[in-house]
Amino acid sequence: MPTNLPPEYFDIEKQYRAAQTTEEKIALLEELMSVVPQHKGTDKLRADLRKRLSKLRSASQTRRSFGKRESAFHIDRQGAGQVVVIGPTNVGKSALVAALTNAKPEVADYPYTTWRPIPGMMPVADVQIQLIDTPALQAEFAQPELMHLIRRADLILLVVDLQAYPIQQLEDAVAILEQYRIVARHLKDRHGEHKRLTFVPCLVLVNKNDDESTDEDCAVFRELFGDDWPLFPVSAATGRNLEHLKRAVFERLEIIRVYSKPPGEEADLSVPFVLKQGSTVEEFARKVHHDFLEQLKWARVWGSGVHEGQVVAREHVLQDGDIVELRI
Ligand SMILES: Nc1nc2c(ncn2[C@@H]2O[C@H](COP(=O)(O)OP(=O)(O)OP(=O)(O)O)[C@@H](O)[C@H]2O)c(=O)[nH]1
Ligand SMILES: [Mg+2]
Repeated sequence: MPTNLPPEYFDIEKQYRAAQTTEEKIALLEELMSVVPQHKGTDKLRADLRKRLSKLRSASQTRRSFGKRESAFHIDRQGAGQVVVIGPTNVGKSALVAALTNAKPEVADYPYTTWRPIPGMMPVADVQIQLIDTPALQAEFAQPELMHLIRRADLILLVVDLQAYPIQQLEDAVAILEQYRIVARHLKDRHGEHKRLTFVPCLVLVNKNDDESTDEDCAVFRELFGDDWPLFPVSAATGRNLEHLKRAVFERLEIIRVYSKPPGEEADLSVPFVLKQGSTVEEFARKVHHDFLEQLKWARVWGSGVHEGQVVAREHVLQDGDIVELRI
């Protein structure tokens, strides 16, 4: 056993040994691999972890193909991005997911109502974004699979309750995430490189800001945390600020919508292709059809930063809303 393993390795290994399900073990092994430093002295250990992981993965695959139980925390990505809604109990996570998506998670005034993640689709502009309601974050009972889901998300919506103890709630939630080496991406600069951290974009939703009567509390909260966190006062109950939130989620995902125009035909504006910001004509071609990429001769673009129908190179960077005609 190499001697220079970080302390968190041993914490995770302990959880790994206690893990009950294959999915839990897979999540913890992936975590273990992410904290092992990469150098000669850990070659053997990393090879061993990889071997165990691939064994477990194929075991889980086999079970899946036989239609056996699959982890509730395994949620396939759908739409333009996967966004997790997390936070302490009773803050209104489920109420928000119910208000923003087609999902119908149970909403109740007693704690720990939600016990498994529930996905729903949120329409924004002309795309659909996947929001996942989750069980409450608890310091004394953190679920590795939940942490794994959070780590892989494109965006975290961390919900606190303005009418309860939002300050404590935010601080506690951030501490739990950090314990699992998950850090809000905008705070990256504050963390040294020595630890293996996962940086995920994060917005804080200050829920239950139902009407003007709580605006002052909200202002106090902003005074305290507004410099460090992007804050979004919202109300699942009255719908306050939810439209604004949808737009903000879209923007934080850093995606663009690109429309395809077949040669000699009108552009199809009903369904956009969704790409990462900074994507090129080449990446768009790959998304439209795998074969297009090799055969692509030139492309024309209608949109911002170009003349209407301008001929562009493969490396041309596309903008949100561009219409592209691919010529092969
Ligand atoms: N006034 C007010 N109440 C809300 C709002 N959102 C949720 N609630 C209430 O807060 C309680 C908890 O809501 P849930 O959506 O179940 O909370 P949760 O965060 O999903 O809770 P758990 O699943 O138990 O972790 C319910 O009684 C909701 O009706 C809101 O915007 N304003
Ligand atoms: Mg809930």
